[in-house]
Amino acid sequence: MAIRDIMIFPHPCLRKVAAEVQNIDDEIQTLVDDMLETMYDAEGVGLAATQINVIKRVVVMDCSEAGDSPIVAINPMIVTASSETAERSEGCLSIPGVHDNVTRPAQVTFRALDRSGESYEMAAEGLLAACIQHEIDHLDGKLFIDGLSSLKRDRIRKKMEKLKRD
Ligand code: GNR
Ligand code: NI
Repeated sequence: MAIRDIMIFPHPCLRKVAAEVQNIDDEIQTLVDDMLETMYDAEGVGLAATQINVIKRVVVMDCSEAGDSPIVAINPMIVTASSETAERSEGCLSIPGVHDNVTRPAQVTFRALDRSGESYEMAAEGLLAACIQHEIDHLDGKLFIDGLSSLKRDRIRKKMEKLKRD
């Protein structure tokens, strides 16, 4: 297993639309293992392969208190989303130090393949619901700051460029 480098906004890889995984082979298994190690090391609750510059539809998450409940979601898709919404403060490992409120459907169900290629469906609410939506957005080249005002986004871009210089 290996910790991979997380790409920081505005790295162009973060805007790519990721390709569906066709076979769950050794390469994908290694990718999943590395993503879990990278996510836990960075103390995130989720990570999309896009963030480590692998443009494939692979997501890992762990929204448990203890951090002992990894979820692997390959080719994830939202099946149902509630009309009820919830607002919460989100952050992103690709935009370090930035947090802002994002409104999303409060409850979703999603379908995905697990690490052995089995299809499953899961109901999510709370942090996990926000997280799977945040991760699928990554796979589609979207970031949580896209909904903020252009003034805020500009400030964030400057902050990230300064981070890179220091
Ligand atoms: O660590 C993370 N926290 C978080 C908080 C609220 C909603 C989504 C997230 S995901 C984020 C890790 C990350 O950047 N995943 O792409
Ligand atoms: Ni993120």
